[in-house]
Amino acid sequence: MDSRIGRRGLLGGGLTLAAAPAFAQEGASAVDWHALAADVRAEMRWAWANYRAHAWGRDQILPISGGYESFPLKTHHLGLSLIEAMDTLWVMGLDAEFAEAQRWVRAHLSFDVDGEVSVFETAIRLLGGLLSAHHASGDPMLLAHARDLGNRLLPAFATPTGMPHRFVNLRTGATRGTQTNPAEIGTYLPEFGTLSRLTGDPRYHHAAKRAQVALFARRSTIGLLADGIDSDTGIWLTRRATVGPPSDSYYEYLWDGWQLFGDRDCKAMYDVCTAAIVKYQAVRAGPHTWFGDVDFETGGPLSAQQDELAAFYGGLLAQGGAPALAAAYTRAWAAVQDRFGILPEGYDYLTGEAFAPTNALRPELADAAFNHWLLDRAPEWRMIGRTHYLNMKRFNRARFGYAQIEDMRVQPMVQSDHCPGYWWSEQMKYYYLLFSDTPRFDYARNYLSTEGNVLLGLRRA
Ligand code: DMJ
Repeated sequence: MDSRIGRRGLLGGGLTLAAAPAFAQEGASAVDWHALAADVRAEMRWAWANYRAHAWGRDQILPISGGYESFPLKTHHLGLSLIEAMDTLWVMGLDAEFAEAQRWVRAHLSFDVDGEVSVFETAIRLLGGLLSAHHASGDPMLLAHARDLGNRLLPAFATPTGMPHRFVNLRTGATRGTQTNPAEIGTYLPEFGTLSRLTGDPRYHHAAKRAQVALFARRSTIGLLADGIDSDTGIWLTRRATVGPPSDSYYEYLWDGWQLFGDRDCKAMYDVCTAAIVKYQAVRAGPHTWFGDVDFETGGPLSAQQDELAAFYGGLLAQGGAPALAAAYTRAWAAVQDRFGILPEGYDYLTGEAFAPTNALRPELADAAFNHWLLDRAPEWRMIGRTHYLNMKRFNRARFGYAQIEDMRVQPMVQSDHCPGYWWSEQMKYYYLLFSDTPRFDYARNYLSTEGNVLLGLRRA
């Protein structure tokens, strides 16, 4: 049963939303959370030892065969997983491992490569990773690399609209890729703004903010954004409004511009976008609340197919001040997790089918649970994170690390020989922060990027 829900009903509390499961509250008090955190730390240490032994300085380890693969460059390695892991190692107190990563960066990292990278992936993973490692250690060498990389990414923003091209050659600055999307246009401000703050050079902050504003200015009359646009002409290429990819982190970084820099424009843009999303996209299917894809100009429904990446959205909505709706959405995803064990890449909330039965070792539900927990400390979020962790350990653990799943419908699940860089930066950190109460993190005042990089809130002893 798919019924549209008006915004007043959702935000006004007049609706019966799926309640927090009572067993989660009861079960939570029986869990030794610090022992669980120690287990997460031990898994991180084990995975790091494997990466060190089999793929040191390479971008991504192949966790089944013990080989490696490059990303975001096609053939050249930039130590992606190592850089993504650094602040996670640091919050876990794996200081020797952090120090060896630091030594590798000092001795080997160079972005002077004649190769093309995704501006978005490089910014959130490598620039963000260097900045969070700098936040952890204060090492100026890490900031120097971040600045060098920021300079190499900037040419992508020199477009007629200010919305960046998708790809840039790290050495030549040549850019390409005008057919783009909200996430690849507007997921830069926390990293670029932090770089500006640390270097005193305002160009990075300005470029990132200008891109966000340029896209927002092109919203439809009902306040929605489609998910495809030409960055040179500003002409929309698609009609679908979605909170999943490739739009997801655009909304996240509007809120984050406000959270991290107190930018009122970002807050205003977030509020306008969110009001439209809640009004036109929130739907009820059985006991659960979802955000369906709709036409960006009419608000008419297009699809009940949800991408797993959209599971982050409950955490964002909670931060943005709609906790009941946010909790209902995260519970909808948690129910899918309870049913399948781990989340499929694609789930249809009307048919209940896992229409994309792979699992790319995704962090989004753990991300949402962590953000909810930071806000209200309700035990159910820790329980969702615990299930996420224990099931990942059960299904995704392979000989040399954690692996993606080729088909999660069959038992035993079929693994595939990939471990994405974000695994090192995201869920392992979310689990640890959720379970550990570590003094290395300021639980009251902090900021984690879309890639889980901590840009505010690390506490150096
Ligand atoms: C991460 O790289 C980031 O969270 C990004 O915003 C989208 N999702 C992937 C991990 O699934």
